[in-house]
Amino acid sequence: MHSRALHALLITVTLSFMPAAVRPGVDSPGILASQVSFSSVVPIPASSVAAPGIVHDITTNTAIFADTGAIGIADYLAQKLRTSTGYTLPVRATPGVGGIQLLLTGAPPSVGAQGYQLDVSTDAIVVRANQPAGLFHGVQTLRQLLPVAAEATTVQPGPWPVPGGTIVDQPRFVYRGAMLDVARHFFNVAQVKRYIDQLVLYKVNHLHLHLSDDQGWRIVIDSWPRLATVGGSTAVNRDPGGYYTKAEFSDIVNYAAARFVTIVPEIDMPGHTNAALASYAELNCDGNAPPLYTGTRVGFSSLCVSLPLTYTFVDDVVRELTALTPGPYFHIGGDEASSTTPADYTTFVNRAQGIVAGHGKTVSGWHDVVNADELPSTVLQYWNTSGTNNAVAAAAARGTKVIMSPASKAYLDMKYQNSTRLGLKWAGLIEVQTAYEWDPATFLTGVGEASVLGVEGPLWSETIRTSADIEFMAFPRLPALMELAWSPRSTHSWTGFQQRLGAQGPRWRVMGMNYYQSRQITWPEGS
Ligand code: NGO
Repeated sequence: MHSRALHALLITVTLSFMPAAVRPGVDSPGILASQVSFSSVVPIPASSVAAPGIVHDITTNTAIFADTGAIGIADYLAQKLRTSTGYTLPVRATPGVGGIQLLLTGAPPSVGAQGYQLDVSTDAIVVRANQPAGLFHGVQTLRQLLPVAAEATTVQPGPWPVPGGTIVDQPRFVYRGAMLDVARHFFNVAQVKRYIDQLVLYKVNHLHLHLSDDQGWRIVIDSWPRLATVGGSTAVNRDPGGYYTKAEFSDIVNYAAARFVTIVPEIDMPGHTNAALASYAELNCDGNAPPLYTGTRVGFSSLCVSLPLTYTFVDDVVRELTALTPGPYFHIGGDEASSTTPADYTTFVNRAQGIVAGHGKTVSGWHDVVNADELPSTVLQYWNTSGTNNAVAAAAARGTKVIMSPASKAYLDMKYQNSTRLGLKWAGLIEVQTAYEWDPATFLTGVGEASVLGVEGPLWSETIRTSADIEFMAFPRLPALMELAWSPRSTHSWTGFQQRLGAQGPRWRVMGMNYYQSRQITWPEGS
């Protein structure tokens, strides 16, 4: 047998892994290989047919041909692969012959706006999509079909085989999200970008930033400057505070947009507002500013619902923040307003929704906002642990869309086990299987497939302080959630997922990521 064909059959090249951190370029050759095949892609594609014996090698002669509208994606892919392969991988306008082709023609209509078709033959690697977002998702699949060494930050020896076959793939749900709480602990621009880079590998397309809470206000609002300078000065446990300037926030928005991720800004109201109330005495009903807060209690603060200035404040904040965020959503929080009377809560949420709509955005909110009069367009984010919520079910029956983040399944801040150093456990322990074994379309009675906009994994940061902490809690549970959000239910299989997920471990190591080495998963030796 020809040695390349043998390679294709044995594309499972398992070399040894060092137990310590991988040092690409130092430890290699010998450590940067993995089991890569169509069956190691996460989320599992909607359909795939492998072509045994076929392989396409990326070589020093490979060029990337891209249609107009796909050049940016080609540059993104080229940059990644140049770093590890050392090849020039020129990006050229189509038409071209061979190489990697990123085309905005010829994809089946059935893959919609976010799906793609990937064909790998001896001659070429061709990704086709109807929209650039689909091409980008196809490129993420292609990354997972390359040896893990392709993710290295230094030049590796190769070879760079991609297994042959065809994938036709599109998402089950249009909204696939992650939430990062930058209020309890602040994460700077570089840390957020790092997380975005990790998220897109699993086809996340929304990053919800929880920008304000009792313990910190994280975005400059020019008309209320003390929000950032005073309210942003603290964090949980008296750890360092921080905030984004408008330029920094725009930098995050643009970085995300270039990766087909929409930023969803959240200003949590009317509760969870101590940082704002501490910054401006005049926002308080009694005219006195409370002290800044660095504990972790919830439910003690409220904006002053009867005060006209409250709505000037909300309007200013929403106006300035929507000017920075091109995406359709503005998240108004609305959770745990236990210091606000039910009547005041309704008054406030109704007015806040009007303000957000007046600035041209769709309201999203924690599902508690169903207790006010939610607008038909308002999206509810369900976060409780119960499988029954009559008010949310009634809203769904009226056509309201729901993002599923049930805390007992999707909260990335819950501990994996009792002994997990980080995290909380009020919603239970969430091992990988627990994060995987539920169905977003049946979890909540009365909220079926058609009512579910998507799935989001919230990472609250009471106990999370570093990128290593973020990664430990999100990986591998976030990929589990994204398989629920992307892959058709018919593909759901815990045993299959255990294998697929295991194959990601070596990739994370090469990417320099931290992750939780769950015993429920078969990790390749040493990963
Ligand atoms: C709750 C609470 C947050 C906490 C989180 C911790 C929601 C929507 N409100 O979720 O303030 O940080 O739990 O798990």
